[in-house]
Amino acid sequence: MKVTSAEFIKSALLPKDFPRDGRPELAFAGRSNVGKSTLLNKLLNRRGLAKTSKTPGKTRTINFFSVNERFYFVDLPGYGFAKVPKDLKATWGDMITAYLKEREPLRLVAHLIDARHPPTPNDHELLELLDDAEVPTLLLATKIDKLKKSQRKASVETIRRDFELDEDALILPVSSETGEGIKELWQVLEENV
Ligand SMILES: Nc1nc2c(ncn2[C@@H]2O[C@H](COP(=O)(O)OP(=O)(O)OP(=O)(O)O)[C@@H](O)[C@H]2O)c(=O)[nH]1
Ligand SMILES: [Mg+2]
Repeated sequence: MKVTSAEFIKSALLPKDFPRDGRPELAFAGRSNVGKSTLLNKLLNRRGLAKTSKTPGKTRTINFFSVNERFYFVDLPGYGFAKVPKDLKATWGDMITAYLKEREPLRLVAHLIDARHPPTPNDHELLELLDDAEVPTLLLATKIDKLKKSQRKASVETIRRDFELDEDALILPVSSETGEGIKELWQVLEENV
């Protein structure tokens, strides 16, 4: 897709503050530090539009970015960030759950998994939540540039086995560093807005 405009619209915590224009939304979910915000920037070709960090826990609100004034990218806070106090953690969980379960304009959730590690209990929780919410999901194996070519297939197969997915279920390897998989990812995203 040709990105002609990409702009940050707002941060929100509660449904009452989400955009109300009904444009379709594509959301990025996954563990803290898995590369959600970086991937969003890569797709839009706008460095620094979504704030990123080496330290987990950078994105702390639900952030809406308007793309081509036609749909939204939604950058979600990561889960499994140990340094967050327990009570705040619960709020985050509730917030993300409410968004994923109740958001009418939500068309697709990209579920990011770090290609270097097998899925964590938190990854499984999100998988179940997405199943419950009946939102179409696309699994991405991120930071694929960190793996040798020979390790990549095994990494994708580990995710497949661990999540008990069919042989033909799509798990797309991506890298925001090298651009691998970005074209393929855009193809899927485009079909959903
Ligand atoms: N090598 C490599 N590093 C990446 C890639 N994507 C992201 N990173 C790095 O991973 C770190 C975390 O990236 P973020 O995009 O901030 O992660 P996030 O998932 O948004 O994290 P939270 O906002 O904490 O939930 C940063 O240091 C990025 O530079 C990638 O494809 N390859
Ligand atoms: Mg982030």
